[in-house]
Amino acid sequence: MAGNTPFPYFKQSEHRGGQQDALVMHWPNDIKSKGEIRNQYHHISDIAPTIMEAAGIERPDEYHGIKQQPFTGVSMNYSFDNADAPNAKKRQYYEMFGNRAIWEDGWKAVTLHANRMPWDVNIVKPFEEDVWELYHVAEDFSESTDLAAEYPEKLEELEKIFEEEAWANQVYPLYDDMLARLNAVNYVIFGDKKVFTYYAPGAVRIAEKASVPVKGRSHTIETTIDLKGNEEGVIVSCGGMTGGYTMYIKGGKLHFDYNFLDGVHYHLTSPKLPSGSTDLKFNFILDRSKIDGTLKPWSGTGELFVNGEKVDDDYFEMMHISTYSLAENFDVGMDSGTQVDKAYEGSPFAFTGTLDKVVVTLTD
Ligand SMILES: [Ca+2]
Repeated sequence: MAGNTPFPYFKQSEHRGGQQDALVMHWPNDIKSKGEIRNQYHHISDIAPTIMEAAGIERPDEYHGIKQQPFTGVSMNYSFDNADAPNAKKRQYYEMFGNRAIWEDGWKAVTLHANRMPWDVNIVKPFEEDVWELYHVAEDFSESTDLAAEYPEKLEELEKIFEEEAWANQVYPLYDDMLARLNAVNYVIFGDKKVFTYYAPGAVRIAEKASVPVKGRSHTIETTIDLKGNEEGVIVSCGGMTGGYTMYIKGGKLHFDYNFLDGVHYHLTSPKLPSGSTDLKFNFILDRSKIDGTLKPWSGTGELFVNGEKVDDDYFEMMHISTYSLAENFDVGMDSGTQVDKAYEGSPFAFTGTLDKVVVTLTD
């Protein structure tokens, strides 16, 4: 993979392609050096100790009666005006999704768990089968030459150090089921809560992760609107151009659009809506096994109802597992940020009629 050349691999990996970042230090009143480069080995955990030392603040052991965790990093201030200062950091462990590494004193042992590529989200394999590599990064900055076969004792020593650091820093137990892990995050906030009522105006710009967790769940989205006949706009939406759902009125019809990675859209449309008090509902029925017997973990049937009568349905085969977007929101009465459905002209496509509330119910 050439993405992080000259370093191997990618984000998530603990090879240098997943770790290396540039850091600019700017403190003109105190750092005398200008435009210089430092090569001491440091880690993001070293930033807080650096700022604390720069500010002349000692980390309290206790704050408002609560015992504080110790810093795991060391400050970088010693290097500000001494390019050749010996490295103050002695060792650093790494772990992400089962990928592991340990750096100590210019040497690094690293393993890519199950030789898994970042798009392989459903591979679960024993950690004991992982193969560790060894690099002398003080001389081989791009991890080009694996020395594991040449220095087996060094590799063994580093693996032992990884064990020490891993136990000391709550790495264990290792857990590589990414699907389960990503999905579990959706339910952490709300526990067994089933009914979510959002009132308008006001329920806007609610972070996706803090909104009703509908992914992989049967659910309904309901509202009752006193229709005058000329309303349009978004009733409720979550996500944006990279994925999400939106329920809206346009051209006198009710629409529901589910956007999967902007590559697939499932779209439900009602006939011309009546006027007066009208019940509008989207119903999603999770069905994990519909396509050719192949497990589709989050797929199911979407149905659209007007005044209790089903007006459209479709099978939503491709659906998001954990996240529609990194930056979008859940909104009632608009679609803030980017739009879920390009069928309306731009965002927020705010609703022009009167909305009272939208009720989302988890029905599984
Ligand atoms: Ca949006």
